[in-house]
Amino acid sequence: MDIVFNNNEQSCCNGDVALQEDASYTGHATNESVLQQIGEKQELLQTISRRQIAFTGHVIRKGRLEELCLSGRVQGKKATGGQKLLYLNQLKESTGQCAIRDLWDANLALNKPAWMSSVYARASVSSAAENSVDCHLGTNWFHGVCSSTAENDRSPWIVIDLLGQYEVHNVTIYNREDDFSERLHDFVIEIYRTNPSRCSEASAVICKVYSGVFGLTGNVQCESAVLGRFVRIWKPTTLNYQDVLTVCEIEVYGIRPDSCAPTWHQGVRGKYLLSPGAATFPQQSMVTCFHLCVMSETCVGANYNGGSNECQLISQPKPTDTVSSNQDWVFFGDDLC
Ligand SMILES: [Ca+2]
Repeated sequence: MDIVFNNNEQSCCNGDVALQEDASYTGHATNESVLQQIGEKQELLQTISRRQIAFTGHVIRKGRLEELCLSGRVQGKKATGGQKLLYLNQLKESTGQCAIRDLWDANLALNKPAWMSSVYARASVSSAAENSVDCHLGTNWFHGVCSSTAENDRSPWIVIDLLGQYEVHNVTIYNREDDFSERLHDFVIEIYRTNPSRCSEASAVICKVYSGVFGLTGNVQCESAVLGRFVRIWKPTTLNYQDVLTVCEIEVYGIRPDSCAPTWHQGVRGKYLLSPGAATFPQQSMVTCFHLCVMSETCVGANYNGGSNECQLISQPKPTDTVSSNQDWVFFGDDLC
């Protein structure tokens, strides 16, 4: 639809817009060009989008309802009609959100550090662990948007560091859909409070033991809410050497518990985490260093040197960070034990 604007009545645009001088009294302009001139976005489309999001939000708050109501998938029955999940995908694209649920509950896994027991080696296609938290919801492994462990890894797993202690409620997994989707089977979702890759004493609490073939994309509800920082998906049984663990995206949902007091008051003596992104604060007492980390929104660990009184706050630990031993240092955090 075209609209007609009056060049002599700029007040209708609050006087903010200098219309083109060669425009005639009843010149025609498209909606888009006028809206662009006055700096307005398309309100109608925005309103529709807002209402779609609000509707979807009501539907998906309970997790499984997303699948049942929007995709029409009922166990044992074939879905009728078109692929209704496309509706969700369109919403995700129009809102720029990785997952629609992000509008209400943040996906705690998004762009967080991730690593695996091994990485499938094929130079032309990335199978890196980061692909599972990259917000790319494609499910074709050949597009390099999925993670996959290596062949002959008979106990494959992937870990995501949520960079904070959360009460985890459910996990949405996007399986590979182009081929070999049956390889995602019989896995365990474990939650750890301390880093299972750096702390041999780390113990898991089970979110869910999933039996059988997972199928395509789906949401897994924890048996009960589990508190922890590290989410591990582990496939303890492999059927053959090619039975790799492949996932294309993992979304983790949960809440900050009311009490976020750290569990690491005592510290680990004689060790420190070499994290290149750490912020350094010279001449601090150990107590102050500890409290600086506790009071920070992003700090998940601290190194303290009792000799030099140097305090290092760690906010972005990476799987590639290394651990060093030195009696001058004390580490506070969930990465070491
Ligand atoms: Ca992905």
